[in-house]
Amino acid sequence: MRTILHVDMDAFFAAIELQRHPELKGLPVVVGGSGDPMQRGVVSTATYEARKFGIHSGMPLRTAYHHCPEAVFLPVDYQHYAKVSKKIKTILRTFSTTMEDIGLDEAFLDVSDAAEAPKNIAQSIKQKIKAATGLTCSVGIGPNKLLAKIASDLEKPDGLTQLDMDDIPRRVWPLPVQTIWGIGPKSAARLARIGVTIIGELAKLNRVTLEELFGHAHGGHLYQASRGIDDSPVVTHRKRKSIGHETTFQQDILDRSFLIRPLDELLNESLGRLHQGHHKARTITVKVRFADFETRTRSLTLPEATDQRTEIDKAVKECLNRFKLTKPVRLVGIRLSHLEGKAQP
Ligand code: TTP
Ligand code: MG
Repeated sequence: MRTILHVDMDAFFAAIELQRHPELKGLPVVVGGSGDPMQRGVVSTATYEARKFGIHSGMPLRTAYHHCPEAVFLPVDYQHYAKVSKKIKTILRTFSTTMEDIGLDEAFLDVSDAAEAPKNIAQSIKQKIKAATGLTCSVGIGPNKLLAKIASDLEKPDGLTQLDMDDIPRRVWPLPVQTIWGIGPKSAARLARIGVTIIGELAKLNRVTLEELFGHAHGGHLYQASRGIDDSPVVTHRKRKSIGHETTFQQDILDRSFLIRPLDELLNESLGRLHQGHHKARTITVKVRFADFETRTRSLTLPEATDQRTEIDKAVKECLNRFKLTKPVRLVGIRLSHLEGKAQP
């Protein structure tokens, strides 16, 4: 039997900003883009007070402003959050070397071999993080990653929740199907059409029906997940699959030549990360989103992976030239993939 912990910081970016601006505690605070809700950009996160107004991650800042004009809008300071994140991950690693790092504010820890009770470990994790950073997190304990992650979300903020297999009917089945990994808006809509909106209803479907609806692999995954079964390991070293950056313009761009400079800057950022990780890339992709949100990509795969600016820059220009720019452009992006080199720690 395994014991997995999932640690997830509460309203991470916003909680950090509240430390710098304690006078904003208790107010609806939104962190996103440049911090100006009249400019383009999306909500990175919002305090729980702001979420009461229906504001959530990924929502355009302007929409958030309409939901709650009196909210305080702050810009994203990614570098600062990354520093805080590093501190937290260092603390977590002292509890188990089998740690899977997910994004800035989440991690799984395998504590199956620990002598101490998992609830005590979770308590000490919460205390140590609080002492070092002043921030709260929510910890989920489960027999696998799936249940640990569901558990950490059940009593947010500042939660500590254990889910065992016996708890599934009472605590997991009433949850919406989207709670399960791999059920995005599309799968959820497909399930809703056959009257399935909560995990308990999903668990009533037989495997054959699910495989017919979603294919063998995905259908099988949903069948197991709805029963709380998940054998996926805690992955301590993950190979980075791609490096990408994109930028949304304040004003739409019609002239191709005006896209060159922003793409150049994106290439600099992407190359910085490529070199930092001692990687080489084989595939270069340029993404364009038009003003009407139609999104297109053009890719080029080189015969051999490279980390040379001139080669990658040439590929970017070739991709750009293959676009038919008949409409104004609101966003461009670059992605370097088919990476070769050493695994990311
Ligand atoms: P989450 O853990 O999803 O959110 P959260 O920590 O803000 O809130 P919760 O208490 O519900 O865990 O994401 C962690 C951080 O990642 C979040 O503070 C901001 C950033 N983020 C984005 O920038 N864009 C997004 O769409 C999401 C979901 C998160
Ligand atoms: Mg979080």
